[in-house]
Amino acid sequence: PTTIYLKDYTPFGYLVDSVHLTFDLADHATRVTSRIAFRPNPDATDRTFFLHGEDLTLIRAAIDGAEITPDVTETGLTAEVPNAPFIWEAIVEIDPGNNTALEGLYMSNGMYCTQCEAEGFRKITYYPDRPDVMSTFTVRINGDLPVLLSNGNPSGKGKGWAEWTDPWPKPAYLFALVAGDLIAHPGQFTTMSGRDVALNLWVRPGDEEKCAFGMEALKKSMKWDEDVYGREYDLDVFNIVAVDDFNMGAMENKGLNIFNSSAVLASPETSTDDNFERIEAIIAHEYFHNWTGNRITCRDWFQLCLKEGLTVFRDAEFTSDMRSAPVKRIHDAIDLRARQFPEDNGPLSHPVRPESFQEINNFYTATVYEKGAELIGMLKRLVGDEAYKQALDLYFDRHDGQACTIEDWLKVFEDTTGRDLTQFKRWYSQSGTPRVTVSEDWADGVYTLTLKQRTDPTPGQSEKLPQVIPVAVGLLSPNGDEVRPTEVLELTEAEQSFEFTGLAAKPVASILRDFSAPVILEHDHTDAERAFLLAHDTDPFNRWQAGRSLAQDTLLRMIKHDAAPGADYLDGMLTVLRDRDLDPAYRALMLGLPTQSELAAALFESGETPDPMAIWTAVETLRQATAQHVQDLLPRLLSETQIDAPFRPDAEQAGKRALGGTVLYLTSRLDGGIKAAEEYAAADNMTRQLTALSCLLRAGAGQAELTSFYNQWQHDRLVVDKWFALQVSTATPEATVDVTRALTQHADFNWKNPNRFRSVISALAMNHAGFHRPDGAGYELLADWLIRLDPVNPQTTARMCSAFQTWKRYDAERQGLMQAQLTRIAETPNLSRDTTEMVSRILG
Ligand code: B3K
Ligand code: ZN
Repeated sequence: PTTIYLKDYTPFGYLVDSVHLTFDLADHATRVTSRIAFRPNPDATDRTFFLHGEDLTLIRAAIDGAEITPDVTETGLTAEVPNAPFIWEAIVEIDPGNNTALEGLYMSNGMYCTQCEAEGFRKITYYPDRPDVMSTFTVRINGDLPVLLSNGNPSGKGKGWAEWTDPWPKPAYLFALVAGDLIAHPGQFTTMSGRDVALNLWVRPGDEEKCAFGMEALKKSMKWDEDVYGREYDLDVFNIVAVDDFNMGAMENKGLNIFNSSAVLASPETSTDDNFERIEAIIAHEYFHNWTGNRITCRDWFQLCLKEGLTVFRDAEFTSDMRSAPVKRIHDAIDLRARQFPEDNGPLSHPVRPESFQEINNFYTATVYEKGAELIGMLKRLVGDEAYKQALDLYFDRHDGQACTIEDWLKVFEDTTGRDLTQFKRWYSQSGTPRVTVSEDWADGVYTLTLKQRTDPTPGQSEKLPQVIPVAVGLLSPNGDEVRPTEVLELTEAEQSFEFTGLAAKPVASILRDFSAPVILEHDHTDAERAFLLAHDTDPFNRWQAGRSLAQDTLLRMIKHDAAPGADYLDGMLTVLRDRDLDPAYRALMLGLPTQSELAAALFESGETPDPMAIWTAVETLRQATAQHVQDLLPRLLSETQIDAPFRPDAEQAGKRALGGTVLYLTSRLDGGIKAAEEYAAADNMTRQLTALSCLLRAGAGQAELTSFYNQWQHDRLVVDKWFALQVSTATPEATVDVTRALTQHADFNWKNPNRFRSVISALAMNHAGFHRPDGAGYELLADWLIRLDPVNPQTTARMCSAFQTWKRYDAERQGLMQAQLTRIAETPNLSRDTTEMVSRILG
């Protein structure tokens, strides 16, 4: 396979002035006729006329009306073209009915739809399929289906055809087409300058009742982007389509967003609070791409974080505004540590802006997205809110309609603030998670905080240079008052000291407030100091973090030294649960524990070999001890978290249900599931129903409920996904593999559907102790399914290989077993480029 390098970038030799496409739809023989106006690019030196094209049957090609015979290969074609503007015409035939990879034009339940990002357009027709080639598109669709959609505004329509015109130049990856028997859930939005936009959410018949929430989320997003970023929508229509077979969450195609149905369809009966929050965020994310991604796009795929990091940052700001800012920040830190840190500290580590790749789809990662968003957050913290706003205004002003780079992005900040961002730029090029170590000194009324940073070597990068790390710090006095409000220290050297004077007593420092940088903080606090911060920290993030660190230290001591759960943790949790002034959502978060995989990472980093079974046992023991310690509070909390009002998927009710769920879980550890069974019977929404069922299963009960749940919901594919996933995630370490294997035999295990595949197979990989069963049966089962899925859907297969990325953390036995499975996958004949790249990087 060929490796592509950032340093090799050159512009395409031609500009595209317009694209006209005609689709004659047929399941196995769709004809795509293209008419494209090219002209030589004055900024390019290489005039090779190469058009990408894969899995296409070329029927006819012509230049300025004269038929030609191009030189066709597996990846595209070349042709002799005039050194002047010319019209390219081609007719190709494609087979959407057999496209199981879900890239290009494919079919899902009789509906045609497309996925072009990153390089899927080349499976639709011959084209310079690269993001820096932008053009207007006109699309005519001929097909005997009631709804025919493409990008832009509708420009004509008749029986069996429709035409769409997109006036905004765009790269091909934002092209979309949908055709099918769909029902519209309509809406309307008037933009800040008074233009009316017709909104539609298109769904399959039967899903009409699940549209209202998504539509409201869209309107809120449109309003928020006007209010906060001054960004207005720019077409007469905005369409969203829900599709069942989709490789990821959703796609921001211009004016025609396509969504995995799990990322848009919602109702109280079928969706959990987490689903609602995720759906609201994804709708916002895709909508926000209209400016950060579409109007301003990426020059090349190495710049992916330019649109993704920024858009994730924007959707996080939106969620903070719509819901609770501290809760969102905590969720994001949990998520970053669970998904990005393992990536950044293992064989798949890569910079936020990678410098090479074989298959770009393998770089839609937590590093590019979530760490990329953290970089925006740090930049904002460093320059301040006002300068951030000015820089963004300049960005939109200067680069509208362009395909840009990280250099362009940083330049707007340099130009508005006068700051030199050379060192900051290392965040984009250096991979690995920086570690910040804290030491303190107190003498003669001066408190000195010394911060050291280091980043361990990562693949391809043995030497690391110091980065600019904004460290938000506040100081508390021994009686718990805040004696120094939050200030941002800029750590730029490998080691740096900061002095605080005028203090009456040695303070307790609250460091990395609001998770001000995506780093690992190493601060040797005692349990008592953590308990103090848990009780007094005025920064909600760090107050939560104190509890989290206390829990982690407690668990590590239990695992390493067979210690009993400490009183600081148990009493701390009792105090938290009792504190009615604390937001219920926040109390629920405080009761959360680090994941078993995070504990494994912590053990590995401290030089120990993690034993998944010992980790599992420690977590169970701590849960049981907590339940016993707080048991007197539980009945009252159960009734306090009951909600009498009608269901609302907002932060307030969701927080109450989250706390109620934690309390029910602790209760069912003591009563064997009696309360949970009552809750299950009384449940009138999916959050309650699924929480109760989960508590029952974790308590070793609930088999009858499991069956009745299936019978109740077997008609609803998104709920059936939950039913599958829940069984695997709640299985005991011994049973996980058998439960998973049995579920793959179930009649509803339609493994070619990515949502269903993930509901079972990803759930296996995420059940830490079950997956890491000592005999390797978990590894083998995962590998069996990856090998089976690869020829059908390489993208989803490759993504799921990352379940093996932590293999070097474990004992020699397990390492050998995982390595054997990775090798087996690697040696599979005709393995896709996607999976080949992933497995070889993981093997190292
Ligand atoms: N831009 C798409 C992701 C495309 C993934 C291609 N493998 C969704 C998003 O980030 O909004
Ligand atoms: Zn995105």
